[in-house]
Amino acid sequence: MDTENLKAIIIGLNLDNEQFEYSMTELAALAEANNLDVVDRLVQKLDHPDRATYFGKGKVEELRLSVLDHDADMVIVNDELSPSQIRNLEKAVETKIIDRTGLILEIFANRARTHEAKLQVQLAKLQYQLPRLHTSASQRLDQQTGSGGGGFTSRGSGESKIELNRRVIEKDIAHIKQELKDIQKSDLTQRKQRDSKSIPTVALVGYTNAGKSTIMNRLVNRYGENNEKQVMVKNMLFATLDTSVRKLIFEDNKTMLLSDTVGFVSKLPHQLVQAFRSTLAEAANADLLVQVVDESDENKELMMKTTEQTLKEIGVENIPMITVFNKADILDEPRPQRAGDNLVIAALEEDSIDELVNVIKENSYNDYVINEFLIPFNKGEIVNYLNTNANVISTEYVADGTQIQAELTAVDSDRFKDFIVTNE
Ligand SMILES: Nc1nc2c(ncn2[C@@H]2O[C@H](COP(=O)(O)OP(=O)(O)OP(=O)(O)O)[C@@H](O)[C@H]2O)c(=O)[nH]1
Ligand SMILES: [Mg+2]
Repeated sequence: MDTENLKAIIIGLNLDNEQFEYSMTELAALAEANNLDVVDRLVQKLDHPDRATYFGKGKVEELRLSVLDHDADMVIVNDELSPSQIRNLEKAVETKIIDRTGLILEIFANRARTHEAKLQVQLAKLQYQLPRLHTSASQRLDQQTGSGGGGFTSRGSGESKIELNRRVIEKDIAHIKQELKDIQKSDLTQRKQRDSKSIPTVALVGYTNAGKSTIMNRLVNRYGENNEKQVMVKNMLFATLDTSVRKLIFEDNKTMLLSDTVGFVSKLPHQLVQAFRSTLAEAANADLLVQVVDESDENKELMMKTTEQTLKEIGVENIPMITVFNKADILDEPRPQRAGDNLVIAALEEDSIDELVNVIKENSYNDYVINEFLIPFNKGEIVNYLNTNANVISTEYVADGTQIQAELTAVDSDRFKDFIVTNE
């Protein structure tokens, strides 16, 4: 859908919810993320949504007038509405109505670049449509029977048409699911291979626009293996839809896999969360999570809560997590600043990245040990291996071979245990 320059009115129902104001601000940002111009903003306070039109009669009329006044192309409602509510509102206001879920699905659809992301979004959209198709069918039938009109012929044909659509969608869903499964199978193989190499995996997670991709790029810039590709950074919601994994090699030869993940937002449609489960599996399999928070955003507490809830929803639990409060430059807070394993930083500043690397490394290499080896001269390949894969602290040539003190993984230590010098 080309949404350039289309005008939208946002409207929300305040059911005495303390997060209401924030969710309206975010809705406007979501609309802008989809290139819509927000021309008006209406709110209503009620105890319960109206069953038929979600908003009360007076508010619906106000909305209709505002649409005329601003010549708006659509109305975006801050919650997920029932299909009949959308239909009734459309009739009353005489313009296109989109709910929050529909809007987020639309943004994801426009942003998806890779084949996998496209399939995931398509799956979420179909799953969103399916119950709607069903309900609208039965409701239309109810109306027909209720009014006494219609009769058997129209009822029958209506029903079979809906039934047909439903079957087409169900078939598409099954097809996409299978295709995703195939893709994920190869992902899983890759992940298994990585696991076997016992390289620690660190995942950047957090609310959209917090600075995850910026941090990823700063680290890849410094430590990326042979100029690994940068990821996209943009000041917009959901800039990243795909998980990308990059290998980092530090000065001491310690390696790490760093993954950047899709950002979260409040009321992320559950169809999307489900569809993106596999993308987010990188986070689920991480040894360490780095939660990135926009320190300069006044709603950061809420954003952290949402992030933690969403992680739970996709089954990411019991993984150690450090929290990084980013964008401290905006508030001009002292940085880098450390409290335990949590950090206040500005991703674009070198000393912030230094400190971040320290904290990440301290939390990632717990199974490293320091050993003293004596490698016979005819085993030069082991010396080479240690020089490229371990943190060599000292090297000395003695009568029986090369004496090396090195910090290395427990796996490597075990591998070369025959050459360990025991100090007895
Ligand atoms: N002032 C300031 N801006 C920052 C900092 N870190 C990131 N940004 C900006 O914040 C915006 C969002 O950054 P991204 O790295 O794309 O954010 P993200 O978390 O990857 O966002 P999604 O991919 O949407 O989840 C960009 O315009 C960055 O340039 C920072 O430390 N200070
Ligand atoms: Mg990003």
